[in-house]
Amino acid sequence: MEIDKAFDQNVRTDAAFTTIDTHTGGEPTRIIVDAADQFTLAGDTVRSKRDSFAEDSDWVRDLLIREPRGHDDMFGAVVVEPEDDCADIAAFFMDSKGYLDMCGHGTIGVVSALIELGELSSASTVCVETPAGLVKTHPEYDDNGGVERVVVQNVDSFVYNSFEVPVSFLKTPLSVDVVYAGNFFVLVDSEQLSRPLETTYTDEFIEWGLEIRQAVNNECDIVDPRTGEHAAVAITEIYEHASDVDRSVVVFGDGQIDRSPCGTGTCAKMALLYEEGKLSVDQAYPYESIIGTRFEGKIVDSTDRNGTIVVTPTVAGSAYITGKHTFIKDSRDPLQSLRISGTEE
Ligand code: PYC
Repeated sequence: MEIDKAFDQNVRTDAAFTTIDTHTGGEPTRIIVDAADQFTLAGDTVRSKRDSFAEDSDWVRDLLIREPRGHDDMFGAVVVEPEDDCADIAAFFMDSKGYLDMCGHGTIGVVSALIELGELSSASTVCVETPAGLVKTHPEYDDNGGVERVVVQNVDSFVYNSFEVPVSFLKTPLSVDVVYAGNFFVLVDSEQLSRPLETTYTDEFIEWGLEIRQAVNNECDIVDPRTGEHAAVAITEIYEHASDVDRSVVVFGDGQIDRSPCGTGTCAKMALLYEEGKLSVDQAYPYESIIGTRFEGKIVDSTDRNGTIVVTPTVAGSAYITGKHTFIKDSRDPLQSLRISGTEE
């Protein structure tokens, strides 16, 4: 096409990245699909490759996630060659602030997009190596072979700690639960905040969510019981119980809100409910986002590991491709990436 030729001949391109963009329950995932050609990532796990990318190529995250190419609530995934023999693909995840170890909506987006593009065969199981560990997914297909839904079996999840933390916007300390579900979450019952989970209050939820995350990280030195390594809460999940379907608003990154019910957040919520005796193994758990989109969760197994109740959660949702992009960097452009809202910590 003439425009492609003119673009290739005339547009100054100091770097170029191909992405496939998807949304899962309204939450975007910008998937870098040509990472293998673009980056030399050191390490023999996707976790170390992610760390190598963060060390040497973090400007790419800024370029693709932030304005003017992205926006304050953009989310990204980078597909790389797997190192784990059991994995079909490997992916790591990035947001406006940095990197998450695991992402449910992003995994659903990556698996759906790669199958629809023929980059992965239409199998009944696709194993994804993530920085949090190996995640088994089960794509479900429609009559035309398109991906209708993906069930993600997340890494084992558990309640880490429950305590009270003072926050500036309440007279009394806030009761919180710290839960691991591929990322460390702080879970908060919205009853304490006297706000319904509606988009009208988004700005308050962002402000409070970031403050709660900071307060919990100041208060609680998380030592991951599986690795002995220090960790930090990455995501605040404020939830609301309802007689028909529970809802949540999830705040993460540099103050972004998940439009989806958050895949790992759904797993964190189920781990908490299981510990509280409010959810059983194999019981369906629908969960709704602040914009009303739904995932379907389930705990498929549970075990007691040295006194900690550990559950194996699944979460299912649908993703759709929204576009294919070639993003370029022109070094003469003084505005490579910017952010005008949010709270940098
Ligand atoms: O779906 O797990 C998820 C997720 C994490 C952050 C945004 N979405």
